[in-house]
Amino acid sequence: MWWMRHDRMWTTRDLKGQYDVVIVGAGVHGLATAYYLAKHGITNVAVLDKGYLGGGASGRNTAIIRSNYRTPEGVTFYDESVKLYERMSVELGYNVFFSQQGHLSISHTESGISGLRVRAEVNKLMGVDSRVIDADEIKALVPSIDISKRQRYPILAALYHPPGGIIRHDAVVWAYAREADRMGISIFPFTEAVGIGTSNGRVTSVQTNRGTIQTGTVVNATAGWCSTVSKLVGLKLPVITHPLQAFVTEPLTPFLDHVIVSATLHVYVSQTDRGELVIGSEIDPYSSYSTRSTLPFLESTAAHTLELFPSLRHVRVLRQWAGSCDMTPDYSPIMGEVPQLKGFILDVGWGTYGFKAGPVAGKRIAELIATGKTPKILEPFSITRFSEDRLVGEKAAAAVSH
Ligand code: PYC
Repeated sequence: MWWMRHDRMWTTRDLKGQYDVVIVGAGVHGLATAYYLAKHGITNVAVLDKGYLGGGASGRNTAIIRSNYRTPEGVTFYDESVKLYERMSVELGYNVFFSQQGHLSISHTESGISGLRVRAEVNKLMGVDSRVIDADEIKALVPSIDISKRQRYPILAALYHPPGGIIRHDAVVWAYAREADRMGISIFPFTEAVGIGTSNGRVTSVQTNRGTIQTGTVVNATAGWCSTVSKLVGLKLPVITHPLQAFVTEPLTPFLDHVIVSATLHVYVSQTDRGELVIGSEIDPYSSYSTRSTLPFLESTAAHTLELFPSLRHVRVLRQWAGSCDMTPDYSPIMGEVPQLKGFILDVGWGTYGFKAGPVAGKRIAELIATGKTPKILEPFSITRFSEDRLVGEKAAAAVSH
């Protein structure tokens, strides 16, 4: 009977001395890349992670999926990811619990509404469903929210993005790992890349804590450690790493079936199918690799949540955690081959928005490796944009201000 089977989700294989591609980072990006490489027929691939699968940013985000960005490049890119997420449970044969319950970016100021209007127009032009709604419409969608004028920052409007929602992030990682493994990809948890060999402007090998691997292609698909992995080839990235914290409450009877974001209050709130509220905030205002939780974060984020939902004042907090976010100057990722080093491919700089992009990043990075050509959708995000003065400014569409 299927429910009594104890098949392992992925295989433990021996680490070989040569792979065609080595992917550093076994989170959603690395595993999605591996899965799509296998679809191209490239299976002599090793996915390495210094910890357990999905134990970095993939397991620490608040699992919000959306494509309501501000730039045409960003909207097109994230929209492809939403569409891949829509098909994922069927394609990978594993329920990833994608709940497209709708996403509301709330504004409490007139200038904030102007920003939402720009996003709504760009979204519509790119075929993405987003529109600005007023406080009464917000209340109709979310009866528990306080739209009264007695709040410090009364709610005025929101960008309503019906396709947005939440997903079970662990399930996404496991689904990609299982399918990639079945297709012949080798996955190595607790295998750290400690050095990368190069010769004549090309990648030649990866040194790990378990031995050296010869390879001509290395993908840096790490989040939180993208600068340290890039440093292994002497590449300095325009990235600063900050902690990002979140917490969950005890389970409550379902009452919230939309994702609520307020940049003014620095808070986002959703309710999982288990009833817990998942609540997060802006990045911590200092650069650090620490993943310790702090009381000031919990106090201020809980207080701001109560400004939106005063009825939650007696709800208890279950647990709190932190992840590491690699912030770029324009709040867009860096993807593609590094021009000075053949075979070194970046899928980094994912700030606070990496999980939602896993499928499209994986699909398109795999296409780049398989065809040798940079897919059009990735071109705006190349590392050369910083020297060519063509940033892709998405700060206004980050979930919260930073
Ligand atoms: O970009 O949707 C987002 C997000 C939510 C939490 C952190 N970033």
